Amino acid sequence: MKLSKSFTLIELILVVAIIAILAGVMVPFILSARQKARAAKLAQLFDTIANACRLHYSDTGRYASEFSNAPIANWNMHNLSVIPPANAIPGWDGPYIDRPLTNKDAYIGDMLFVSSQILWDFDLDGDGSVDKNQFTAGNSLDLWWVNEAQAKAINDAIDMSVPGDWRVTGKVVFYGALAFPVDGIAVYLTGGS
Ligand SMILES: [Ca+2]
Ligand SMILES: [Ca+2]
Repeated sequence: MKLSKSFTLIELILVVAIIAILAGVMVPFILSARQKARAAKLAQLFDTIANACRLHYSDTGRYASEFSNAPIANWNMHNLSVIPPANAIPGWDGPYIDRPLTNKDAYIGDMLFVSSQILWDFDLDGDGSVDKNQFTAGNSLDLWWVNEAQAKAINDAIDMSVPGDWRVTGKVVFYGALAFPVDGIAVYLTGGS
C-alpha cells in the first residue's frame, strides 16, 4: 500500500514535469505565432493607410498627417479621417479611412504616426543605395515603442525578400539601429523622390 502510494506520487511528479517541459517548449511558439499574426494585421493596415494617403494626395496635392493619439494639442492631426472646418484643405474629399486612428490600431507598439514627410532613409530594393531620402515630401509611418524582436516580425511581414541588413533596407526600418532615443519602426508609405 505504502509502495503504491509513493509510486503514484512519482507518477504525479513525472506528469507535472512533462507538462512543464511541454509548456516551456510550446509557449515561445505560441507567442511568436501571435506576434506573426499581429505583424500581418499591421502589414494590412499599412497598405490601407498607404492607399488613403495616395487618395488624399491626389485630391489635395498635399501629403496627409494622422496621429493615433495626440499628447500635444497641436499634434492632433487626423487629415485622413476628419478635418475641423477651421483647418479645411482645398479639394479634401475624405474621410479616406473609416475612422480616426487610435493607439489600439498599433497591434504591436504604442503609437502610430502618419507623417507628411519621409522621416528616414529607405533603401527599398536593398541594393545599398538610398531610394527615398529623409525629409523629402511623401508619407511615412512611425510606430513607437517597438522592440527589436517585434520590429523583426513586422519587417518580415513586409520586407521579406529585400536583401541587406533588415534594420536599414526595405520599407521598414528600425530606429534602434539608427540611434533614435525611442525604439520603433518607420514604414515607407508613398511619395517622395
Ligand atoms: Ca536602393
Ligand atoms: Ca527592412
